[in-house]
Amino acid sequence: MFSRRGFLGSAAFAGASAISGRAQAASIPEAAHMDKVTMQPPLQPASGPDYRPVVTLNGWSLPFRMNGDWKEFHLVAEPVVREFAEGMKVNLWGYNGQSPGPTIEAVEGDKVRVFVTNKLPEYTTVHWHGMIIPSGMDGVGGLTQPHIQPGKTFVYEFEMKKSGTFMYHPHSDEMVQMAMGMMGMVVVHPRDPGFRAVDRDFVFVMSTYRVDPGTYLPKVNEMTDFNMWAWNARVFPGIDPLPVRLGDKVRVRIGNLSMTNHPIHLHGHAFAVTCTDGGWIPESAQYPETTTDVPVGAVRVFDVLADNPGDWAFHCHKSHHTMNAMGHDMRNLIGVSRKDLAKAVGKLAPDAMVMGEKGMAMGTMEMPAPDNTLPMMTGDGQFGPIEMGGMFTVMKIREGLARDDYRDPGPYQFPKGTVAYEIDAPAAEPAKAPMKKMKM
Ligand SMILES: [Cu+2]
Repeated sequence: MFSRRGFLGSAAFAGASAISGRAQAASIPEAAHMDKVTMQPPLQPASGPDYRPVVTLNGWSLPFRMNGDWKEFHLVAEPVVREFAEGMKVNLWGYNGQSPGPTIEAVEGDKVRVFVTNKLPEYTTVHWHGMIIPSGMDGVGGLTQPHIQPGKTFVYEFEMKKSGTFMYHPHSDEMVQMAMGMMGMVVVHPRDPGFRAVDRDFVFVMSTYRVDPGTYLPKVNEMTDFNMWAWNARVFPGIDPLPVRLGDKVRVRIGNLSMTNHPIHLHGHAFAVTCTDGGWIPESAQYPETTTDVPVGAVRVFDVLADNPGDWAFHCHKSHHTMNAMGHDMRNLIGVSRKDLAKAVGKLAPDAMVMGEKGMAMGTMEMPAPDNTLPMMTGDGQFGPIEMGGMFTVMKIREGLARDDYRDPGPYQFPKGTVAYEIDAPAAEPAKAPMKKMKM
């Protein structure tokens, strides 16, 4: 049994096998660093109990070292440059070279020691959201520990008491540090590898930013009017697809550390929410869904049987959250006569372009944008423009993918005769229903 004595007791009281946590923590492990923004291969367990590792969309899992029976991780809080998608880089704060930080994976019952080094210009802490740990390890600056000053390293030590999906983020100048991208996910695998086992396991955290067109820094005081809707600080078309083998049991773990809820929708399948940051949902309480709302400060995990091959859109169902930066004070011009409007506008601004009278589908038209600004709607599919942005990607279900092959399998080869098609035939006369005059 894990006890406080294991941390603080003298050798005489702690017994021969338990080493004082503080003495052991004297040597700080090397901090791994990531310079890539694409999904890294699963980090297979090299020692200890077996588990099926997760993959992090556009991210990675933090390597650890064993020190006695402790799993040791090293997080470095620091300024980073994160590419949201090709053509846009943003100055954020994060961990170990990226924002969000790496996923921390462990096994139920593990003793975990996390070193946190602060290379930010201000103090920070790390709070372990949803995890059942001693109060003094909870990372609330001022309340449960002193803030970690710049240049200092603190140690968090706890036992992974339950399996599930959790999050980490600062509880120290929280509004600024979270708006700057400081967050990550924690996955604790069940000790029994057969418990709710799946074939593929994806994880990501949702965050939002206000980065005005042509700028490189989020406005941290923004409360509601965000314009970058991100999964793991990436926006479409920068978000990795989810490659899945036909017939796989798939788990998707979604954290939300943004300022609003996100109804997350998968096409072509029904899934069940099986876990939250509070724990596993009993099978008797699960029910089929195609969209699940992920509230602010919460985790939702769904399991789905990938039995329907194809390219399946996977996205937030708030239509404004599948757009990239745009002005929100745009008028609705649907139905307005372009000729009259152009004449009127032309008098005031001869070079102005009037758009939007038939909707805002852009097709191949690309508007000039300031530097470091993504188009509002973008992306190309095999049949034309996809016109999405923000929280949108594709679950690609294919026959015969290898077990741990997470490479993009490319566009789906639709079997002949299975794609919606245009018909060139005369339209039928509209049916005329006989109408009786009604007395009013
Ligand atoms: Cu959303």
